[in-house]
Amino acid sequence: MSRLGRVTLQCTAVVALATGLAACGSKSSSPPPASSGSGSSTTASSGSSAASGSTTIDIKNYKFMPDQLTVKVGSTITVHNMDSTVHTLTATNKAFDTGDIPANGTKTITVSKPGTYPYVCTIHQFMMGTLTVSG
Ligand SMILES: [Cu+2]
Repeated sequence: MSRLGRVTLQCTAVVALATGLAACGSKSSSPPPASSGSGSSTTASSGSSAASGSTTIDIKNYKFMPDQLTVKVGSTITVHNMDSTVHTLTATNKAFDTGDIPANGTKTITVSKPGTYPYVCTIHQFMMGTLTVSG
């Protein structure tokens, strides 16, 4: 009876690198550079490229963002209400309607026919936008 008691002990040395030592209050509060806004986004000639697939329209501060959007027919648009009040995104010709979107909620709509669709929030009708569906 021979016993081969071969015990291999592999000690994995855990090297504790104390990296995060920067906990002393050195808040690098570099002032933000004064944004010299040279008007950048000027969509001149060829219209904005139609987004296909899925797109998102955010609602924030009683505004649709973007409020002008071109999508391809059949696209799904997710409408994300970032406000703390209920909104809708409703085509004025009722081609699409999210219904009530609760605060911080999302709804999706699908556009199935080409055209230009002005839309509003039926609760706050000063909220307007236009969705263009390209064929
Ligand atoms: Cu609204």
